[in-house]
Amino acid sequence: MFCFQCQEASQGTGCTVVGVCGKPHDVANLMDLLIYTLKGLSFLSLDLDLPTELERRVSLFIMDSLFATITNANFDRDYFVCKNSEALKLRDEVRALRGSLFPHASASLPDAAVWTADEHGFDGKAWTVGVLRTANEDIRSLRELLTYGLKGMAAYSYHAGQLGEIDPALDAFVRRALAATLDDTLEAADLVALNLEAGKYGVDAMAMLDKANTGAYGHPEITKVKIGTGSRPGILISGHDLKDLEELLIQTEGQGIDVYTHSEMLPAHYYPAFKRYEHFYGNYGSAWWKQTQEFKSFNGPILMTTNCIVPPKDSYIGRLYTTGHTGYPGVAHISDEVDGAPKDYSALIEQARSCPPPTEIETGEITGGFAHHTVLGVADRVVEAVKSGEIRRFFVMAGCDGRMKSRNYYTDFARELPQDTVILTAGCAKYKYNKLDLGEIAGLPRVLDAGQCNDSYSLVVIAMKLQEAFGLDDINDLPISYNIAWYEQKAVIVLLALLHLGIRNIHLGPTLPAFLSPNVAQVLIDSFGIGGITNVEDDMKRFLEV
Ligand code: FSO
Ligand code: SF4
Repeated sequence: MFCFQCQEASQGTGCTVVGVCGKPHDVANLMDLLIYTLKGLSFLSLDLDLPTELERRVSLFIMDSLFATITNANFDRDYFVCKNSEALKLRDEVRALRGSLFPHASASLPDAAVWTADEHGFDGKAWTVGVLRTANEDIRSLRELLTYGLKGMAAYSYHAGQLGEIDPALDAFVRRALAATLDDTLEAADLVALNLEAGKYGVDAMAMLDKANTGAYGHPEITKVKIGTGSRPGILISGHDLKDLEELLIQTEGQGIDVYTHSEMLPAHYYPAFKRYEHFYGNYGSAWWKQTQEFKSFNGPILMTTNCIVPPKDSYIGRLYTTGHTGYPGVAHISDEVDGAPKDYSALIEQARSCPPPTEIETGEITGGFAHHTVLGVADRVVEAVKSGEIRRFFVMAGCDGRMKSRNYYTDFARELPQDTVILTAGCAKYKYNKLDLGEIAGLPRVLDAGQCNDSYSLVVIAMKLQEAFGLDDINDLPISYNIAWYEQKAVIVLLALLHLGIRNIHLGPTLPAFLSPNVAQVLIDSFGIGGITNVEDDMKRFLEV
């Protein structure tokens, strides 16, 4: 195996024996093989007018598969063996159609479009198609940057699709981009352009998910979320999928069970549609990486709707459930809905009844719900506060949390920020400072949480609105600094989206991605002013001197 797609890549270069995340080498290889066949499938479907049903199947398959290979989503070998078989079958169906339309084109097909094996041959083939297959490190870097951006985009597109939103233009781009990673005639400049184009589609994907979520559940509102526990047994839900949450809330209503959120599901409390459920109790614990402690003391069943799963401990593995494209060997899986019927959560409900209530690990509340609709509703107040000097600068500190100790930088940074600054956040990065008492400014909390990482879209809408309000030609002239923490591939698409919008001087930490070669990193530094982080004192000075 060779994997360097996330911030925890071993030694800052790549995992080669087993993932720091716990991903076994054979699963990593099977993911590479799946991506390889997706590239072949994409190549074959380029310029083809597929029949509607096949078109939908191809789009869904590509998006679902990309999503399943995201860091910490699925560790299940059987799942990936099955996915690889399905990929070959679907690819061959498209190839047959293409062959019938262009009978003389088969001689020029790339290996990804023609290789074949039964499942016993998957592991052997997988060794030959991974990341290192691209010898030139700059081309490899740009191909992988693009692929990881597509993975993030696929995750957001999947959630939007669950709520009935699709975007054929986005699906078509994903195929064009995947096929482009097979094209040896493309040079670095072509791939840089394609990465920026991916950023444009990243904005579209986040906007589509925003539309899906707010269309189904209303606009997030300013909300205080309890972080203590009640006296009844609970079910804990983590991940990003609001449809899964909705079905769980419906099925648990009146059952004597409370539902709690963990990590990235916290922002669900901000949506008006979920407030009517009295048993939607509060949030338990913190970011994803704390789950090995927090799932133990939760005492009840836990549902993982997306990443980030940490290899489970014996103390709670029997209470853990996956659904959608998440999976872990030995963990019960809740099947997808069939023909529009809801998923069946009766196993969790049954188990919850015999579990003690969660052990309380903290008390109090956290406040959030500052997505674009809410913030634009108080835009006048915000603009006035900036003009009067009450607010000196905003700091976008969106992104991911993670287990590296060096991430305490973000807690210290938030704490040290002067009182006349405001933090705009989204994603699980917020857990590094959302329980600190940082006070208020202009009648608003100094930490404005827009929601999940995909709600970084809200931060972009807010920035564009402020640009308009101040009559600025360049979004970079706003008093906003970007100090973003990244961990996995959704953060990659958020980054590409920000670059596409022309935002400069983004600082990324705690380390720059291992998949950026020195030359590619230099391009990002020269063209976009991307930088890393150093220490709180020096960075603070640098940010505030701008
Ligand atoms: Fe966090 Fe995990 Fe939302 Fe990521 S829970 S790290 S960027 O999956 O998706 O922010
Ligand atoms: Fe390593 Fe991250 Fe890849 Fe896991 S996802 S194998 S930690 S680089």
